[in-house]
Amino acid sequence: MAKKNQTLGEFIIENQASFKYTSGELSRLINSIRLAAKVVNHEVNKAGLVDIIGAAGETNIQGEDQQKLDVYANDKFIQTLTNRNIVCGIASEEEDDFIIVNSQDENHQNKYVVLIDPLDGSSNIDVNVSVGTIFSVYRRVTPVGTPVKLEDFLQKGSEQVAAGYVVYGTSTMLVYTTGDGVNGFTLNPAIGTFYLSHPNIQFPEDGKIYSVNEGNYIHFPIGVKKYIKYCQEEEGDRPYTSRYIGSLVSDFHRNMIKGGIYMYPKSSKNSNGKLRLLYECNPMAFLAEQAKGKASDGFNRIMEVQPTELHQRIPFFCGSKNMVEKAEEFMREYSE
Ligand code: P6P
Repeated sequence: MAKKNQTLGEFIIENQASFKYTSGELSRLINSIRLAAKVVNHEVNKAGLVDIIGAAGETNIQGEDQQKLDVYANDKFIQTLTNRNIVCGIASEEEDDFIIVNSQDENHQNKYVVLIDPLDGSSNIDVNVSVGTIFSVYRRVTPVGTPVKLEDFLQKGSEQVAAGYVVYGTSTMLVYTTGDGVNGFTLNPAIGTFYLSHPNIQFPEDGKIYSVNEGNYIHFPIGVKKYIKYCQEEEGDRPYTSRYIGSLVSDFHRNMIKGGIYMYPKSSKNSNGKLRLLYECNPMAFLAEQAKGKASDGFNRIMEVQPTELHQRIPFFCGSKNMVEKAEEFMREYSE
């Protein structure tokens, strides 16, 4: 049972036995995420002071300007996971293709693959708005002893063994699940230790916050437009409050604590929405369901979608169960 103020290290050791694949490898994996999070946090927190913000002059496969911190965070997480010889493969939102880890794991004996969005919301960096890291862990499906293949990464979200995020906000938190609930750890920067601050976080079944970029309103499907108007009507506990930070991790985190729904629907501009299934939607969906919330593409459970490519996008509705179900009702009623 999680005890407040337990350190992340103590929590991992105490709960390792309850993890069905008790091999210690996953514990070491979470520990390496912890280390990389502290290193990245240090840089994010001083972004305004050193010449590390501003575009790195390159663009990633998504065609987005890579901020220097994007590149830095990507390198740090890949380096930490590789050097500690914990995983057999890594896929990053910032990398065109997946990485076969054979520098240390030359016999490909490791069992886990990690998919990561190293710095989500990075367009917020140079305006001092919180950003986050999102990670997702699977057991490989191809034979141990051989190099990982694309199919090791194209697994349904329901196959995840762990998922989580780091939110670099007013405080830095690591929030993750291994399938037995969601726990949040807050970093004490003075001593570099994460402490259990939010044990067993759960989405309130209902909420009064909706998060969507209403600048895209005219491009949304009718069902989304109808749901947004529903949120704005004077009726019962409505109108709801509109809160949109433009950083998925921050909007998700606030909604999980207070109750709310986050939506990134498809639009006439983005036929599959903007968010990536593997690096953003599946890990956040795993967390949402473990926190008694819900995550769908507006019609179907996100974690049942069979991925077909590394960087595929998908419409995303995630948050308090009753709010997501209400939005799905409108999507069905007005499906085009
Ligand atoms: P828009 C950040 O780029 C991100 O992937 C999410 O973190 C965020 O919620 C969304 O995109 C913001 O996108 O189009 O509203 O600026």
